[in-house]
This record gives sequence, C-alpha cells and structure tokens, in this order.
Amino acid sequence: MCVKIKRMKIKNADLLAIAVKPNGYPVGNAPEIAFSGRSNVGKSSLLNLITMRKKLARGSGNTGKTRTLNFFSVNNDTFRIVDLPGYGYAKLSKSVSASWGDMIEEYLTTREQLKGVALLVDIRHKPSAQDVQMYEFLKYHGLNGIIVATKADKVSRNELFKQKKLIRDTLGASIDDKIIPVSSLKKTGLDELYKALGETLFGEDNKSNNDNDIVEE
Ligand SMILES: Nc1nc2c(ncn2[C@@H]2O[C@H](COP(=O)(O)OP(=O)(O)O)[C@@H](O)[C@H]2O)c(=O)[nH]1
Ligand SMILES: [Mg+2]
Repeated sequence: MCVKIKRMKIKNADLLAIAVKPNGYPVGNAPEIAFSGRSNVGKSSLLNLITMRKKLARGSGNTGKTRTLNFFSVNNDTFRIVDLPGYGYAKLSKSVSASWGDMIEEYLTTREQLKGVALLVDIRHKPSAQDVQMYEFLKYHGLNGIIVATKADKVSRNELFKQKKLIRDTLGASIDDKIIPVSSLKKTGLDELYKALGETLFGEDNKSNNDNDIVEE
C-alpha cells in the first residue's frame, strides 16, 4: 500500500533582502518563517539543504560575523525564510551584541507576517541559557516555535530519545511541542520538518494559496 504524505516542495529560493532595520525589510505580505540558533548549530547547512542551494546561506567560515537579517524568497515569493544571525558568539563586544539583540527583537516583535520561528539546537548538547531565553521569548510573544534538533547523525537511537527529553525539559517545552531531529549530513528528518514548516506557514491543513506549492508524494 502506498501511503501518501503531503509535503512542501521548494522549487526555487533567492536572496530577497538583507536588512538590519524595518525600513530594509522586503515589501509584500508573503508569510515568513525565521530560523534561529547559536553559531555553529548547523543553521547554514540546514538552510542550504532545504532550499537545495549550495551557497544560499553562508557556511561556518562566517560564523558569528553575519549580523544581518537575511530574507530568502521561496517559490516565487510564496513564502520566505528569514535567516537570523547566530547567537552565542563569544567574540562579540557588548555593544555589538546589544544591537544584535535589538535587531532580532525588533523583527520578531513587529513583523506581522511572521508565522513562526524554527529554533535550532544541537541534539548532543543541553540547550544553552540563550537557547532557553530565545524559546521563552517566543512563547512570551505568542510566536509558534518549531524546535529542530540538529546533527541527529551524531547520536544513537537511544541517545536521541534521551536528548530529546533533555532538550524538552531544559527549554520548558510542553509535551505537545514537537522536537524534530534532523541531519543535514544524512538528509534525515526533512519530511517532518517540511510538514511542520508547511503547517506553521499555511495553517494546520498545510494549505497554501497556490496548490502547486504542496505536492503529494
Ligand atoms: N555531523 C553533522 N555535522 C553537521 C551537520 N550540520 C552541520 N554540521 C557541521 O557543523 C558545523 C557548523 O555548521 P554550519 O551549518 O556552518 O552552522 P551555523 O553556524 O549554524 O550556520 C560545520 O562544521 C558543519 O559541517 C549535520 O547534520 N551533521
Ligand atoms: Mg551560518
């Protein structure tokens, strides 16, 4: 028997805008989903993979240096992925990290078309104080949070369950909040991630305005 699952299909993705302030945010009301996480968590690798582009998001060579909001237009601007700068970069000066925080906070609290935030945490580690802070911030502002546990290839199946529980407990996430293990290296967990992205962007039924953006496989 063939089980049909609905998943989002990404056909094209292009850099739309690089911004630090609202006047630099792109115009138009396409729904947006932001990706956040500490430096080195695997955000660029994941964004490159899900958009099927090699150089969409910058790799680890630029770790911590990109302190801009990068807006990517997906499927001819049906929706957007917003790459938030990684946090936890030790070498930032206090004033730089303060303006970095303001920039992210301003985007997260004022952007009307923002549908949710994918919070990336490394599956091997207990979430950091900043991860917890970010998660609490999202909850406080009523934003949908998708918890993505990266580098899932680095743990055994047993450890995976243990680490998911550690992540859930540390972030204070409820049992209903999904934690999606993914591996950019092994390309696993992507169907579940796409499903969650689709639900967050287009609602529970995963319906977009354009049926072509949702395919049955
Ligand atoms: N084993 C493994 N390593 C990964 C995975 N994703 C990223 N990495 C590695 O983690 C490091 C940081 O990745 P990068 O995508 O640049 O992280 P970013 O700083 O969050 O953008 C790099 O050395 C990647 O090769 C993964 O799924 N599995
Ligand atoms: Mg990066």
